[in-house]
Amino acid sequence: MKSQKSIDPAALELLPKAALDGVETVWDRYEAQQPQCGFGSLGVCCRHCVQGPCRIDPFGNGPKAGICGASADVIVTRNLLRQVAGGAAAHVDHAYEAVEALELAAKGNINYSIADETKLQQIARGLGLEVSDKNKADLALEVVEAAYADLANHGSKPVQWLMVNAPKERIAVWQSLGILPRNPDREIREAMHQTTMGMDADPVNLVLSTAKQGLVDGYSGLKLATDMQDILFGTPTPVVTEANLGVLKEDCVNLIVHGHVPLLSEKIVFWAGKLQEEAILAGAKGIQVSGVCCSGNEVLMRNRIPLAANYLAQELAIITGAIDAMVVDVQCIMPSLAKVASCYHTELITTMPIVKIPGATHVPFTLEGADDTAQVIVRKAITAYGRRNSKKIHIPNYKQKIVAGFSVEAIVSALSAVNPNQPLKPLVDNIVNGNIFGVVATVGCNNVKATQDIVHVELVKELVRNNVLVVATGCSAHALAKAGFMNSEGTETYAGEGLKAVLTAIGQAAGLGTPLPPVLHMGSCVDNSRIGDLVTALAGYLNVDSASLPVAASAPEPQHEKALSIGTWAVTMGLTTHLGVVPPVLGSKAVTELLTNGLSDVIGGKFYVETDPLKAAQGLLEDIRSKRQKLGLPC
Ligand code: XCC
Ligand code: SF4
Repeated sequence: MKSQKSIDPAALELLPKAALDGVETVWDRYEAQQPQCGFGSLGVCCRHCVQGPCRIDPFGNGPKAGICGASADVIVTRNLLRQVAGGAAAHVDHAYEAVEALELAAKGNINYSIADETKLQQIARGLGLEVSDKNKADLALEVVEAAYADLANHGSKPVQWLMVNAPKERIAVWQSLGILPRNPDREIREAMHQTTMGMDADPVNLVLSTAKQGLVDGYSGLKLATDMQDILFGTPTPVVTEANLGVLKEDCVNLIVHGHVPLLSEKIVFWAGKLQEEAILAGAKGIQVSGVCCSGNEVLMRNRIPLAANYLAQELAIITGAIDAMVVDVQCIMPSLAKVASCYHTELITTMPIVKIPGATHVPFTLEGADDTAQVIVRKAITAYGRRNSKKIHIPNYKQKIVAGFSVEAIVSALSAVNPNQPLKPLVDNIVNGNIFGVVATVGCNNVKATQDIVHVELVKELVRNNVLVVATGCSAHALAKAGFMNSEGTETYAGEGLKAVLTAIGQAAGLGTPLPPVLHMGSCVDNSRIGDLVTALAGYLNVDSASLPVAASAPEPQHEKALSIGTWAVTMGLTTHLGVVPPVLGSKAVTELLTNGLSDVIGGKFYVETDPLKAAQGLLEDIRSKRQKLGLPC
């Protein structure tokens, strides 16, 4: 078992307090689970029918097939396909809500505006819609119609969101493999069907279906969600703020937004601003909203809201004793939060019909009643402030200044300062001449199986030292923000000479007064679509397949099914995709070999599993080097 729980100084400071307060954390429960089931860990346990559970003996002495005859290869791939479909379902559901919100906003039925008409027009043009002099509500409704058409497509047409956004070379590859997704709901349904008892027993076919779910995730989940959210709330531009639990303010009402969909958290941010006076009347200096997980990333990118904690520290945020209310929407919300909150004065508030937690207060969120709901929640936080126990409060004094908000549009605009006519040219030229050795996207979660943040931080330290530009999202971005990779001091401390020169030159040209940070925060997990857009733009500019770019991806500490879907999408894009925690597939040698090697001949990308961050950095550098070699670039 790993020796240390976290490298985050704020977490380390609070763990003894948790013990003192008698509060159990994720790390305690992880220990209580040891040893975890070997069959499950290897992926060779099947519960897909009631004759089971069945398990395969990985050492070959016991059963080699389940009761129905399913082999280890079949059980492993069926389980993987279900996990990736689970992740895709989460993202498509998220995107669907955002489409619905845009529809109601355009019809004037709800109090949300269309904040970014330029983005709306750009998306409409991409879909082949006539833009000319249409008013924005009408145009938005046409975009909504196109989105619904993807979700209601009963024919064999591939989803339009993929066809208009993915690189052409990739589309050809996916078509030849027969994995272009149709209606995303249909594909997810089919994956569930395909993996029930007595269905597909061909591991290769199951892996191809898994790849198809990656595409569902990438285009009908991530890309669709980001597009809708940018239209509704605006495309992010660079913002300066802070990260880590030190952003909490002892003399303010502390309200945390946690989850993923920004529809409610945007309203919370707005109403927290409006209701400051009420907080002051209650004896506080004001209201401090801060973020946990990806709701945090969303309001960080657009509203400069500071980040309090990533996934593994969500309980610790409450253990500070300084959180008056934590409001959650969907995904990555530990059920334990209710029990933790009950040890303090904190009000835990659930809001979604599919996320209720016994012990939490449920305040139902609807688009129609969003303003009322947000006010109710902000006022609950103000009321809870009055119940604080000052003896239980301890806010660790750790936070880092960060620059975030790097949408592709923001990156292009910074680069335009160097070359207004061909904004991608300065980036590409520096990749070609080797000042930037390559680009790595680090994404995804914390996983309690790894020391919190260590894989993110140690991997990225080594990459940027070797002149790799890193772009980050999700809890990876939080980890790197807390560790000081998202400010200009981070460039000074961590970046190799070539990278430092480029970041300094761009920072100067863009009039920032400081170098760009060595890690660009591109947003939440659905904002991995922004990374996809960047990769697509680079491939388009150079007129090469994205699979041949010196670009790789990494989920250093993945825990969620969504991280597996995002990783699968990255593989379909042709990227070598590192996982720093071993996924449950090792029970099948053939499938492991296919995922980590064979797949690259078929689809260009592959998984690369390595739990040691330094070795992983070497592996990714090697991968980038071989891609540079093939492109004839200096290595
Ligand atoms: Fe959840 Fe997005 Fe993972 Fe963090 S990174 S633990 S999914 S919050 Ni998406
Ligand atoms: Fe066992 Fe087959 Fe049923 Fe799975 S589907 S539980 S392997 S009998």
